[in-house]
Amino acid sequence: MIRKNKNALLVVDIQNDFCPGGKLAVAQGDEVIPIINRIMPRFDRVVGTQDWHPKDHESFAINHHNKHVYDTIDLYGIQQVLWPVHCVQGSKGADFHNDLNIDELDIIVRKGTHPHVDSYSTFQDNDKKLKTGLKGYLKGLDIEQVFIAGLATDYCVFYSAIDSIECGFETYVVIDACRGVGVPEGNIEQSLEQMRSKNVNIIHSENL
Ligand code: VGL
Ligand code: ZN
Repeated sequence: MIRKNKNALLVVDIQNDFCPGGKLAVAQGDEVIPIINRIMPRFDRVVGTQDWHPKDHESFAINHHNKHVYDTIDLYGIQQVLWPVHCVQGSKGADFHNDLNIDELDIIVRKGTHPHVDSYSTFQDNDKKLKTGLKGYLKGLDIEQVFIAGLATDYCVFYSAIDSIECGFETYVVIDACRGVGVPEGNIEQSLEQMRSKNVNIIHSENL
């Protein structure tokens, strides 16, 4: 399945704040780490990503009046779920989880740095304007296959997978190496369905 010299793995947001004990903890988020550590050496390129927000980021509920965590608002024309403060630039919560073998990462892409717009995808901001440069990096290496693992299934993994397809990559989500937020209810199942309908391959690490 993995095509020699043509593949990359995206390791999405394995950060303290998305793991148990963190500010936006994904249930069992840390369970994916041993799986990711095991599969990373099999790929030609491994890209690590970090959600990397300034304190005044407008995806934080606390930065809006009379709004609560998980409310949805219109943010400059884009639907935005409001989150607890998480992954603030330079904070412990934004660090990679200690158990992740970061020596395997070839590059690190940071996203969500602009206060007015969120960035779930590793490729671009939610308004699709500002790109991260990841597409050019992968195309420059003649990568054809993009495999994705990490947190969270229904947000950063989902949007990265959809954009990966859009960029023309054969795209695989290693589903046992992902965990989801599940907000709103049923979101994980719905994201899986949508990914499948866009030709994202949902696979298990043992079948790699
Ligand atoms: C994420 C919600 C807010 C993610 C990031 O990494 O999936 N989710 N920021
Ligand atoms: Zn975020």
